[in-house]
Amino acid sequence: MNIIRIQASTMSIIAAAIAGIGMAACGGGDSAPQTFTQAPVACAELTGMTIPAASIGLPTTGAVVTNAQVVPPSGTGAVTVGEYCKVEGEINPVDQAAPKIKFQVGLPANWNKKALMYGGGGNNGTIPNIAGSYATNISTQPVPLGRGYAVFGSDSGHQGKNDGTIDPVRDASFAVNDEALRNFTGEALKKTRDVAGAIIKARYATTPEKVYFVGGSTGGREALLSISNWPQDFEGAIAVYPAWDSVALNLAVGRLGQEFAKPGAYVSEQKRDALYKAAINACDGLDGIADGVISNNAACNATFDPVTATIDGTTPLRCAGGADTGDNCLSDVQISARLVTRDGMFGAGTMALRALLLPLNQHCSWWALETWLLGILCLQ
Ligand SMILES: [Ca+2]
Repeated sequence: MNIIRIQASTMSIIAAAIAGIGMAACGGGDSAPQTFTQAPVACAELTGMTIPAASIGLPTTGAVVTNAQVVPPSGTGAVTVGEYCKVEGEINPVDQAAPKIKFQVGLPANWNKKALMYGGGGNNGTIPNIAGSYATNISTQPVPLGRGYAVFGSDSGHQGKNDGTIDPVRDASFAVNDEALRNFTGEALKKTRDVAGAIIKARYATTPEKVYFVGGSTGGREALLSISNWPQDFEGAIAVYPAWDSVALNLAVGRLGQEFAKPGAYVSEQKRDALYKAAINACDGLDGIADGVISNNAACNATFDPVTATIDGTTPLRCAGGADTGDNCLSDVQISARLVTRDGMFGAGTMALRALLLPLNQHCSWWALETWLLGILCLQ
């Protein structure tokens, strides 16, 4: 069992390697496929298939395929996907008040005898696009389903609110239910793996030669959880920028929220742009080239002072007298909140957010990074 931890800067190299040599490169290959005497089940006949609780490694009340249908070939180039059987289903909870785990499995007609489980993102709550790319799947490389992998994933055990009030992957209201919380924090991975395995076995009358996991952020954490807790179920995993210490991460974001919620502390888009320009003005050249990218983050963080910084060399970033006097400057309250962003979260040793945002931090200072947190990409 090998774990590949990938940083964004090396991802293209590793992804290219994966594309060239196949995912067997990260696998231990310690499980032989099993072939069964029963005939493969046609796609449509999978509808209504039940998977008993006894076949699932963690407590459930069984699973059912709610729909299975053939999807014709689609796409061109890297997103070309041949004919496949799209399976949708639900894993039923023990606690009837808990939400079901909703999952999908894509079973290609031209199967390569391998399977790939997709992780999710944020607080999950949505099923990954099994016909799409995985985290940092470079755009010129074929998507896994198109390469013949049987691809599957789940919503992690709840459906995020999709009523326009919140991004479904940010909704955490499910966590008041213990079983839903356990599913999100890992149990749904094993349940989904076992149910998908049963469906794959039914469709092809054989088990996969290799099963892998891939995911980024929350999916990266899920990748590590999967191969750590259930190593017999996976030959390998790609864990991309894993949000491993999610408790610390959430505390850090909560701390950020406290600061930005203070009266007058939240800033407009124009103010964010002023901060961005001031950071670029002060730090762009510290890496030796004025190219609109801050690459010497350490020097920037050590020297950039929003109190004395200027937007263009002459116009102060700080509003006159520290009061909020307009959209082209920051008040003392706003500057104070941003100093907490820099010093309070990260200086206090909260490394989770730093790890999660590492791909951005390679191109942004914390100052520009904050503008990303607030909705403006640091690379403009
Ligand atoms: Ca630069």
